[in-house]
Amino acid sequence: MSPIAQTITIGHNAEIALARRAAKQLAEEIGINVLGCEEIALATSELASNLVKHAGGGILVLTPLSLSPRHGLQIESIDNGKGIPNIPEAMTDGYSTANSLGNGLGAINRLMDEFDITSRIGAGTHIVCRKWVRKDESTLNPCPYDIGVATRPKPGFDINGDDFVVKSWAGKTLVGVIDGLGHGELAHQASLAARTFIESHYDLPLDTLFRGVSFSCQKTRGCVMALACFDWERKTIHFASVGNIEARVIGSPKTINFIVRRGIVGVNSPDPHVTAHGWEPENMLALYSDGLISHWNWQDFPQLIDKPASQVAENLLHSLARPTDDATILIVKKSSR
Ligand SMILES: [Mn+2]
Repeated sequence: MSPIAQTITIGHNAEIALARRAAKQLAEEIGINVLGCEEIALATSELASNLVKHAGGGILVLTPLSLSPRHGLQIESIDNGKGIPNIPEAMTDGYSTANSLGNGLGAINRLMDEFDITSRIGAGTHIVCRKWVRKDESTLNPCPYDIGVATRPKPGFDINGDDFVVKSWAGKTLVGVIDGLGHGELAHQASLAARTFIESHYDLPLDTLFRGVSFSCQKTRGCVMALACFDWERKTIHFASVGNIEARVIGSPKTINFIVRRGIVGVNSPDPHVTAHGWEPENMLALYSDGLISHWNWQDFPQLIDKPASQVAENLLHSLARPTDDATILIVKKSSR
């Protein structure tokens, strides 16, 4: 029997445990892995207890999703309560008042793959979140490329406001460079919030990742970010960027132009333009923060052509970093061995 949708009325504490069990069982039937089922159980508890405590009750709608080729579970929380006056505030961990439905929303965003919320004062709140079945990671193909990163904080600072992501799974690799606005501790908090979200959701489409990071970075200064996802079998790269992370493809027979949206993730959070491009084995990708000068020529570094990516990144950082900012460069190139 295929899993079926359920609507659960939540009015009392006793119904929280009921909802939690129902969501977890449905997640298991859909084929979500053990960790994912636990995360769904936690998120459902948060949603249900918010309804009891802050909204005077409501309903949870659990819907199995089958949007080929993906399967997943959608959880909606619907109430006619007071609404949430300040959603960014509510997304912040530790935020909680007796009058707020917002408690735990930041956690729900992290536990689930997709999260959306609309709320009107006096008219209630509608939350939609989804979690997808993950592909079995035991079928890992090793990444056929060499990836290297070099990063350092602004000289004189211990804390780095730049960060990066490298994740490989099942024939794909996601790389990204993140620059928390400014430098120091507050910049670090922003880029850390972004990286933490991406590392637990790396296999989602790039626009979905940007949305999740936007929620995670509300109440931080925000960050700029560029993400590139390689599919090694199809020989493609998907790219998305908001703000001034430079992305350059070197050695491509055909010029590859990426589309960059202006803006700040977590502050004005524009949706990125995700573009897809062919990827040739000889190409090299350089992603770097504005802590490096933006205009330079690869031809000026002939000694690096056959060097491993980590050495290329370190040398370029050394030559190009400005003393006024955190600096990060990530290189993806053909394996030199
Ligand atoms: Mn910067």
